[in-house]
Amino acid sequence: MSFSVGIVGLPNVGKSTLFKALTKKEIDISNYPFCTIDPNVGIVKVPDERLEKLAKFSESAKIIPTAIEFVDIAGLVKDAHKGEGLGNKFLANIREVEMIVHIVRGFEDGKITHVNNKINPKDDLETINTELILADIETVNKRLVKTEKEARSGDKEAILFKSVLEKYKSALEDEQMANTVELDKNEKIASKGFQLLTSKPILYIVNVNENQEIDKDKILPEIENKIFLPVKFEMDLSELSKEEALEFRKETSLDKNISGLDELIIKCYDLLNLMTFLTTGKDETRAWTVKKNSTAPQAGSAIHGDFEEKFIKASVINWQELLNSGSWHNAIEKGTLRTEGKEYIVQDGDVVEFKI
Ligand SMILES: Nc1nc2c(ncn2[C@@H]2O[C@H](COP(=O)(O)OP(=O)(O)O)[C@@H](O)[C@H]2O)c(=O)[nH]1
Ligand SMILES: [Mg+2]
Repeated sequence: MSFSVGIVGLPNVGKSTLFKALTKKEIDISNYPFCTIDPNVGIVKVPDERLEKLAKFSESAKIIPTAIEFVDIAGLVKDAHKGEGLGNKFLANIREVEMIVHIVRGFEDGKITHVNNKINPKDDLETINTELILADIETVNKRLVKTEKEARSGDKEAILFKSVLEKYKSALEDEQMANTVELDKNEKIASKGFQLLTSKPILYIVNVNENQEIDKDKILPEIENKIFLPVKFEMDLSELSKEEALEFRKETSLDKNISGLDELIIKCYDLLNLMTFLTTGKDETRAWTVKKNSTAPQAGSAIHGDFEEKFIKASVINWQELLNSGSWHNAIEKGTLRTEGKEYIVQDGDVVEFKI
């Protein structure tokens, strides 16, 4: 399973710098067969400190973290939806990703031009979001023409599609993102195929300088999903060891004790509605990605395509309980290692062994 995050924003806001910082720590992509080899696509491991602890417990020969893809989508500009600045190509790139990381410029630097010649995160954000909304209006209108015809002939599915499209249309024309539209379960399923840009989860990054005085409450207060990240600084730190980087980080005005990049990756993982279960043994300790609320058979399919169909049962224990037990044998004795069936909803941090 592959999950991709597209980095978007105006030119010169720090997209490529962020991309470079994220992809600095090379990972062995042979473990991730879904990967596309493309200079704008980077595979980034999801930080997870449970892996090392479990690997020590199992004396595993190797650790395989789980990963998500980041795509550096070149600068969008005003009127991209009309094809301005290769706009259509970039919009198509955004259509292919599962979520958007939207960078706005919060740093002053006289040497680096801002497209609008002023630092204004709110303006940056609105310029890009307007392009995405306009592109979505076009998509919805095209789709409506076709769907209205089919709905008139009484086609049930078309009638549902039409009502969803109309909901989107009215929100978008009100300058609201498609992801603000409330849909019931059937409508949600129907909406999957529309591929609207603004229906994807969005995380905003305010790119600031590490020593800049910023009033966090005043910058984009209406936006919940945002982080302040000194992108260039993080890129420089990514060359250092964890401990060294922490020392530098402490001296900044941002008072962060975890890597801003790690914070970003974990936040994306969460917004993508993903969670991790683990497998561990002598060969390897490994993290696997599944959608939250996956059943045990669905989770199994992350490991192998036919695990879902052939699923019989699973042995499950929370990773911390396994470590606390000291050994598999003790975990069985204490009853913390359970047998679960088809209906079991896998929890983040479960160590799972599938019986097929
Ligand atoms: N001072 C400062 N410069 C930055 C920061 N982030 C990026 N830059 C610089 O801004 C310029 C444009 O960055 P780049 O990542 O190529 O922007 P993109 O067009 O959005 O991909 C480069 O010279 C970067 O070194 C930052 O946080 N602070
Ligand atoms: Mg760039």
